[in-house]
Amino acid sequence: MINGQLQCLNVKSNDVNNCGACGRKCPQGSRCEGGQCKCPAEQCGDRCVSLSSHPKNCGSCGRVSPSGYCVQGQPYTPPAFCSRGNAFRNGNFANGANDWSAQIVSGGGNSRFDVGFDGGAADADRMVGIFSLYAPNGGANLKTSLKMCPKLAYKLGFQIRRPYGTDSCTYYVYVAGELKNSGAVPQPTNIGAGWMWVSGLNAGPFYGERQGVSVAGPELSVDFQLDIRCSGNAPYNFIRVDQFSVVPVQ
Ligand SMILES: [Ca+2]
Repeated sequence: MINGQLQCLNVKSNDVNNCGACGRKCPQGSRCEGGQCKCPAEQCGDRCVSLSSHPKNCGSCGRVSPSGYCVQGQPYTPPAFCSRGNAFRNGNFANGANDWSAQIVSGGGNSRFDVGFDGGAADADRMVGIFSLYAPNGGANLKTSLKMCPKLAYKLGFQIRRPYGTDSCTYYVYVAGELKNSGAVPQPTNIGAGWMWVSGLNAGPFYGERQGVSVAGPELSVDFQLDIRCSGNAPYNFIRVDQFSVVPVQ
């Protein structure tokens, strides 16, 4: 330690910030071994890649998948119907509650899921999913099925906001019965009238029949569920959701 700075003493160690020389940093995703930067798995040229999924190094370095999709080291061309687009069939509630179902799991007898227009200034004229959760401990879920393409990985996102209610509420996102994400429903006082985005969640790939996944012709039907549970005794919590999307990633 000199002048408050830690000194670089052993460049032969496995320090990714001083690998082989003081201050020589290994690229992101790599590791340092005996003073040399090394990829955690495969390497093509000077790049760390995953040969099982890299579209330009699919199965071997330089092997390009024309479709842009590489699955388990093999080029994969998804059926045209599912190569792009949203696997939710009414993810923005433009068709009301079509394709969605709802269930009250706890709380007062007036708890419900509904679809309607949000009168708030931030989302006037928008059709949204609405949770009305009454004390004590209101809880409900929304369910739909996703039309997903076999073998593709997807990213999932949606919007949520709470115009009213100050109970402690948590959302839970399930795909094919597996919990993908959970978090606090924003408090109205924290974010004003704004929507909070939840995005970047991983969904899939699915390969065929399993719990929460059924085969429907060339595509898969995958269970989706959003739970909201509140704890507390606020008279009611009014929570709105919209813009559900799950799209394939390359
Ligand atoms: Ca909408």
